[in-house]
Amino acid sequence: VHKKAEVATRKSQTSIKELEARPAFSIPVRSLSDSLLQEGSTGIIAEFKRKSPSKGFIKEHANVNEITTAYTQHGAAALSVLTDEKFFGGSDEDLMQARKNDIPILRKDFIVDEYQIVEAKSIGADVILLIAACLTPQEVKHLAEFARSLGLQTILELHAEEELAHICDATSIVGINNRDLKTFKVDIERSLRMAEKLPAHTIKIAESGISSIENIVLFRKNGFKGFLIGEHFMKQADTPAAFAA
Ligand code: IGP
Repeated sequence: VHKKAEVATRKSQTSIKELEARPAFSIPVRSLSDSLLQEGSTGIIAEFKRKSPSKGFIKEHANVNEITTAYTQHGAAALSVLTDEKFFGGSDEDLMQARKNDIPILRKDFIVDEYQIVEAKSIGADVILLIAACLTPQEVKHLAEFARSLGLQTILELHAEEELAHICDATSIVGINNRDLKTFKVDIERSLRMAEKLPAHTIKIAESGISSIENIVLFRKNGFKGFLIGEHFMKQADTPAAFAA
């Protein structure tokens, strides 16, 4: 888990006013929940990432245009883009390129303050990620409400039962990370165990370590509407449509 200070230091010098003046800040926001709940949705949130802290480089020179366009054409319900440079080899420019596709985009960074949320909107993101392990319940509530005030949706990421208290009115979309952020160990069953504990109205997303249609079928049976898949798609030729059945 990143230290907050580390995340904060990568803030650019651009003022909030300048961020708000960017064209992308004023374009209509796409709804992730609508996309996931739509009849026939694959539910797949296809992630673009060149590297990860757990695996190192997955595809160092991957072309964001080609890959996010292919994801979209093959039926992804949404895109996830990492803009963090140090840990994930991403950039704001990657997300701005991905924005050419007309489906919701998650800025999948460690968000710890309002500035990053304004910045997310200014580069064309529709959804932000709040990780319970990095934030107090009060911070989650504050940041999720702030995102909502800008029209952005939030995925609240949980990975342990103790974090259920982080759920609030502004976080009706909950992602359960199968990967332990400290040990990087993946346990697919984690999503299934945690799902039972979530309030009925939450939209559930299974995250990390998903690499087969069997995984998706099992998650669907257990009420999941979204599936966040990165590494598998970045490495293989498989496409979101392969998981649509
Ligand atoms: C995607 P994977 O195993 O398909 O590449 O996982 C996504 O779930 C993962 O990038 C992720 C993540 C995180 C990574 C979700 N939440 C928090 C680091 C930190």
